[in-house]
Amino acid sequence: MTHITEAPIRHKGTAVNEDAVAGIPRQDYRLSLANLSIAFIALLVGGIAGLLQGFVRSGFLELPSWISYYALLTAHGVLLVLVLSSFFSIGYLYAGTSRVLGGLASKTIAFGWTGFGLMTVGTVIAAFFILAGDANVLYTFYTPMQAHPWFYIGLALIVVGILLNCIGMFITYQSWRKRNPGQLTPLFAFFSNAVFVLWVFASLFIAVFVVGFVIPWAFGWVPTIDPMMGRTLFWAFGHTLVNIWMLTSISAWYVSMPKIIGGKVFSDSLARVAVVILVVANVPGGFHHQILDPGLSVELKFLHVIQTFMIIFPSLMTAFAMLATMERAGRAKGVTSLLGWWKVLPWSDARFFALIVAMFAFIPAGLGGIINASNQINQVVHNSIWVTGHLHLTVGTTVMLTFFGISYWLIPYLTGRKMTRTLNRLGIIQTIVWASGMLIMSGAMHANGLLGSPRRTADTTYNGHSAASEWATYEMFMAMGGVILFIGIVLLIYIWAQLAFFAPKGDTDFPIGEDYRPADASPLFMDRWAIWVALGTLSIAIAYVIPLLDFASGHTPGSPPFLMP
Ligand code: HEM
Ligand SMILES: [Cu+2]
Repeated sequence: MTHITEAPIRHKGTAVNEDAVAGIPRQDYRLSLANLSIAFIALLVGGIAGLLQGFVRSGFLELPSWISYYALLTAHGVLLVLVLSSFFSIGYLYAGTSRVLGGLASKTIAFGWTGFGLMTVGTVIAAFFILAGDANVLYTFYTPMQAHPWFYIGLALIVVGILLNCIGMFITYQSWRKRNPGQLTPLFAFFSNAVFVLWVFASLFIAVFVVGFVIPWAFGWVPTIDPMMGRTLFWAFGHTLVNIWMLTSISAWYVSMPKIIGGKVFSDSLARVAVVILVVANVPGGFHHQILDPGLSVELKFLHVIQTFMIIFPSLMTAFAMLATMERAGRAKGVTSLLGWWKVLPWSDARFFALIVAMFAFIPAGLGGIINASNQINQVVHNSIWVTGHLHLTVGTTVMLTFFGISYWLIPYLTGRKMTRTLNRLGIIQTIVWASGMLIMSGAMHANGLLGSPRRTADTTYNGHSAASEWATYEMFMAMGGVILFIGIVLLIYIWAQLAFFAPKGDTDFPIGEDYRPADASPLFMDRWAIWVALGTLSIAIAYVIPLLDFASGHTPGSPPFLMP
């Protein structure tokens, strides 16, 4: 209780969940901290793999024979994009929801711990088989490349664990609604619920793929597998995962950033509409990863490109809302000049600084996304290291820097400590280091990709072929950026350890912004998730029914397994 300096404010969200022991109990904190700690370990190990990859590609390092480049790259992808992001989102969203709803239901805690246990065991199993060299299939595990069956069982356990966390979140959300009839749920809880709804959509696709197709095939119970079915199910999951990170990140932009800069939430209804569009329109975006796949007709691809571009609207709405929030906060401080509000933003607050740099990174990241998803230009960049440059800007910079910024209040909030001035300064330096490292590495990846350098290759010299000669400089810059990034990881782990164990005791609140005008609040039907889930299912059906029935009709030849060295 001592960490709560004020009662939750928004929408009279003060009602305490009666299922919770008293206010916001310690057990909520412990669950969140457990999730965050796995995320931190994943960042460290995944980061080491990334550093080595840069060295290998640029020719600075030759790996010992007991570990393959693809084992490293699989560890990098799985640990960073599956493990780190999932554990972090759960730790953060559970903590914030507990904060605004006055505690988590005790059943939620039970589901949360069971989910955490399964996810952790799954991660350990998957990591073991990756490092043993029995799962060189990369984080996309495209079939017919085949890994050890237990690698897939590890992944399946992670997915089941996530689903249990979803149930946990829905229990708290619904129990709050039942206790507060006629009231809108607080905006943070709305975001949180949306993320877990997306998790359900994503998990169902990947569960069908892993449990229904891959595991029986990996054990040899069925001889062949249809690669197109696999790619389609995987990307319905993989792309949704991307929006799970984005939605998690923008929850901090919409809800916490206003409070940090001394302003208010620009518009509750704008925020909720953006959330709902992401939930409803997101899943079919998976097809933009398959623009060059055979087996999908041009007409279908045209439909999918349109569905992908739906995601641009909430992105632009978010850009507008963020700038409007900042301008209003400045005007409230008495700034009258056209752009003077920009100067009075709290640039020296690491929580804000990390978030705003993340937002800036989203501008080139989003533009790159539009390029990738465009049918014609995709042909130029497809499977080149440009794509890797893009994902280091999106998840590697926008999402990661937001997560880092969040952790500057989340960890001390959970551990009952305070961010000191020194740690705050280190946080600013960390942000600059991370952004510069990514700028160099991702910039070089983009340029190199345009020159044709492929992604997912250890050897970038192509046996001395002249076409490859232009790539070397960029590969070197990539490795340099990687070193800077690794320094960023070390700095971050230091700050996290300080905030968790050594910073002075004190009150840190979870920043939750208030509405400008309560009249801006959304109508109550926004909380009726049945509507949004139904619309989401409809948009999924429009995109997926035809191709999946087509693949299931059995006219595509199956493939026997390929074991990857
Ligand atoms: C020390 C920091 C990092 C370094 C040095 C690094 C380096 C690299 C390199 C060199 C590759 C390309 C390998 C290839 O295609 O041959 C790569 C791929 C990738 N990185 Fe990173 N990275 C770092 C951090 C991150 C972070 C924080 C994330 C996301 C949270 C991330 C996500 C990915 C993903 C998803 C891939 C694609 C994997 C694949 O193609 O299977 N990386 N990274
Ligand atoms: Cu995507």
